[in-house]
Amino acid sequence: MVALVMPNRTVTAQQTATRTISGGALACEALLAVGATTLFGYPGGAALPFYRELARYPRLRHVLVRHEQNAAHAADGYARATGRVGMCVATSGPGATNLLTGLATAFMDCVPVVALTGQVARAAIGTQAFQEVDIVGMVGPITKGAFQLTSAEDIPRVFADAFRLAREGRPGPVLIDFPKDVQLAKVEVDDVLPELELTELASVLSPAAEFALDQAAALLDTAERPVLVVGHGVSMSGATSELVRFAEASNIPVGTTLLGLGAFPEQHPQALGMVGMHGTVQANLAMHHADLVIGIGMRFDDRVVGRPADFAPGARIVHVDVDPQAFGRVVRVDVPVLADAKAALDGLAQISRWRERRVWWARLRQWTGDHEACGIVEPESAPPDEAPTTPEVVRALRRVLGGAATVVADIGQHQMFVALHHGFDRPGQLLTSGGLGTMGYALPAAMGVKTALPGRAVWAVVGDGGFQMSSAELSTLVASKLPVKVLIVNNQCLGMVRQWQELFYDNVYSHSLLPQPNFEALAKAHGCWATTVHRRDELDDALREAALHPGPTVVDVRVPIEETVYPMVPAGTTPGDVRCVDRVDSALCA
Ligand SMILES: Cc1ncc(C[n+]2csc(CCOP(=O)(O)OP(=O)(O)O)c2C)c(N)n1
Repeated sequence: MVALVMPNRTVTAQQTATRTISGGALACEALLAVGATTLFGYPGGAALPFYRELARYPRLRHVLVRHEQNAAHAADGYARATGRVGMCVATSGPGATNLLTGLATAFMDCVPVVALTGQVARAAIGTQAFQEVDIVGMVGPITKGAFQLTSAEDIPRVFADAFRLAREGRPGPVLIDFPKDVQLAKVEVDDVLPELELTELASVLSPAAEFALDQAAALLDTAERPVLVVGHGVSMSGATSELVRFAEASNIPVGTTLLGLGAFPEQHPQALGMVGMHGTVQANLAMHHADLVIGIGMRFDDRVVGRPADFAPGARIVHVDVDPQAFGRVVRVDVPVLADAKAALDGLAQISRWRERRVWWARLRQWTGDHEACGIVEPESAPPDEAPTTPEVVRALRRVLGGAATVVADIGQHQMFVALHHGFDRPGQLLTSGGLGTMGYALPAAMGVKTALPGRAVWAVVGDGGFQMSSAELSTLVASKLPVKVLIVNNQCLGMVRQWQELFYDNVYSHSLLPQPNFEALAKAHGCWATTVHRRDELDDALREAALHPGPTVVDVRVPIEETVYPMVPAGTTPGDVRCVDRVDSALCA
């Protein structure tokens, strides 16, 4: 007999009586027991016994997507928006393999997702049965763990373990493979009390972490050119106020990674903006010329570091992370601190001293001025009847929405323009696929955010390439009444690919010009409100109208084909090699 732990239920004598239910039903009850309320999924043969039972559990909302990859992205968006575990479901074989890109995306960005996959019956496993794949074997490198249920009795424990594993330490995806005969098996259950509490992330410093933080604070005390670089881990641990406190207590400048945008308010006078390949001049040069780099809740990934051997050549490096495997993976680390970002920042705020560092701040201010000189065409001086540039589109979005929306950016030039020109002042305001860089992420992830936070304005900003990878989900938005707003930054090409071909591949635009359908007509065919913007003087009104419309909307904005994202740290160089627009003297950025 299985003891099932149900949340928020008073047990009566009647309820404690045993019941015989199927493995599929027990899975639904196990989901409720771990606090799941929403699943994104797509059914198929090997998942049908579970889907039969799901229909009996109205407290579990199922959003029927149009492709399993998008179920994983939607679960990822749901999780990033709430901090809770996102849940996706697929059938065996192709359904399960379609989840892989979404799970890898979540894995790279530390997003807690649990995937449930149907599997052929246990007796058929290993026989190359119809729609059989070894999904547990396949997901090994892109999940924190994968379980195959071999007995219905194990269901409550396996679901609880999977949800706990997804959240604890470095969060990430977990998969549960559910053979069809285990879904059908009958099992006796006995409901018992009460709520199952998932362990909270450890926010207490270990003695070793305290010792390491003392070392970090001592290095900071004597540093003349320190810089703090914060990433997704700071947002995930909700450490913004501790971060601001530490930054102000020590007078250290703060850069953020792409996924860290919003963790430190961009308007703060100590904010340097984004580090990395398309980061700001001042943030990249600060890292390169620093004598101390403190990275917190970030991975020092190659897009931030450039050529690892020459990263921050004169700096000591302090790295704070919850994942010990992150230390030394890319760059040398002088002081590793194994700790949650919130606890570490709180500790640092208490033990750090304010230092003026006048010369360092003067250099940082000069670099900031150089960055601002890498400006864009301002709308005032630009002809109103011409296509707006992408930075103008991003600024218009910010202006019209007042920063209240959650922006989910896809991958490509528009993503980097969003990161550089929107301005983010709170965690969770920008979601994007940072580590895997998955085109087609934004629209389904926005769907997940909107499901979790129905009262929030949610805008997916996508290129015309990424939109074509995900546009089938417009149908889900309409059918599931999810008024997500989609902004297509339409340069009629794979812009980021075109940019690299222009800069590094002899201007040979091999397969980067993208024929496309009429997006407005396509969106309307799905049942969305849609419009097309050809001129900059149409932009604000179109965005405003879309924002006010009660249903899902698509705004297709035509931008010039030949835009290039600057600043840029060319691949294989260092942050010290950051370059602005061509017309700017390269000495400016040296
Ligand atoms: C699934 C996937 N395939 C290919 C790529 C490589 N890639 C990165 S950016 C890019 C172009 C994106 O074009 P678009 O969506 O139109 O956005 P833009 O760069 O024009 O803003 C491509 C093909 C990727 N990141 N993801």
